[in-house]
Amino acid sequence: MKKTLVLLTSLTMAFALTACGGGDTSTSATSAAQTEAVQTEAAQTGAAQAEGNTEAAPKADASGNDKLVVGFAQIGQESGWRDAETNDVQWYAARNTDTIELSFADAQQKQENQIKAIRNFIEMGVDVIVFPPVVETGWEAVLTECQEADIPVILVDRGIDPSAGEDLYTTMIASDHVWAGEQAAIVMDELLGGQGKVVELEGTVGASAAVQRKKGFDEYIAANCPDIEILDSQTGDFTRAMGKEVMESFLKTYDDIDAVFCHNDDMALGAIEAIKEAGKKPGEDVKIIGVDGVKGAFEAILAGEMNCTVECTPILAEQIFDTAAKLKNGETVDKWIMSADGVYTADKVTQEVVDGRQY
Ligand code: GZL
Repeated sequence: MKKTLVLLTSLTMAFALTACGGGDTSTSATSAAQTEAVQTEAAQTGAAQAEGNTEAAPKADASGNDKLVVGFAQIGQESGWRDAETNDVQWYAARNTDTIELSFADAQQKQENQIKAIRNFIEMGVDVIVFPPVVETGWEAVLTECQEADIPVILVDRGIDPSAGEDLYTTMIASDHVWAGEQAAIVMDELLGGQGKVVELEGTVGASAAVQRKKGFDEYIAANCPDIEILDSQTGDFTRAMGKEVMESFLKTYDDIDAVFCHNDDMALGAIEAIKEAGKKPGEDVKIIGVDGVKGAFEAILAGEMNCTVECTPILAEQIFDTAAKLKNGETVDKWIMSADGVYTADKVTQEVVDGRQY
């Protein structure tokens, strides 16, 4: 289908649009200046959108509008990492309103809301659709609709089930989550001197980041660490609150936990709270490894309450918009644009490193 119109979209940095219509709205943390810029932009391109409802957004003749129009269907606000990705995307768009128009939807961690947002973006006739699939499965129908609408799709930070077919999306910009799990296992082996009992706090059930981090960690331990036992593994849904809750239950069930591997730093920070409340010393009595590289984890490592974080950068906006511009211009890009990430153990974390972190 030839796209004949592009909806005038406003940068919605001060408002996270709910593409599901009538759903909760949420605002992302932005500065007053940023909000002012956004509100000006919103006023110029359609007050209806500034109300936070893409379905009411006015459609306009796109003739002469050569801006890059991107629809971003964000998962939600489940972790500090997610907020950092959202802020990076919105701030980048706010600095480039002369060439970029961003329509942003917050799906409140519900797949059906992401699908509704993507369908809205198709209806709006955006140039490129960008989204992190909250889970790996259930995308075939809506991604086929994107193909039929001739709208390229960029997956960010998470992927879809490979058996669904890689042709369903154009490219993925993401870290290697299997590698992250393997790195966590290597550090765990070193921290425990090759022996001990470990529990695992998993991310969102069915999310590629959780599935792959678990695969990397568990398979490395099984193949290389005969004296390290994984006592239990349960989901904490990538949130601090659930991470604390599940760690509390682990501590009540097992009295010999030597370490915990957390699929993200927010759950690690929740686990630290639970370990302290159980009268134990996090980072000493119970070793703690997380993934993401958020500032809170670096501060915990500096304080001796956490032992390692494996970075997974959320600072992807420049790559996202550069790649989207290439796709709009008909260029081809790699199927997987992989982020470069680091492994931060206590010996690498100084106050200067903490102060220099971008997120
Ligand atoms: C990783 C991303 C994960 C983070 C979590 O790419 O999908 O989702 O590790 C976030 O903090 O919730």
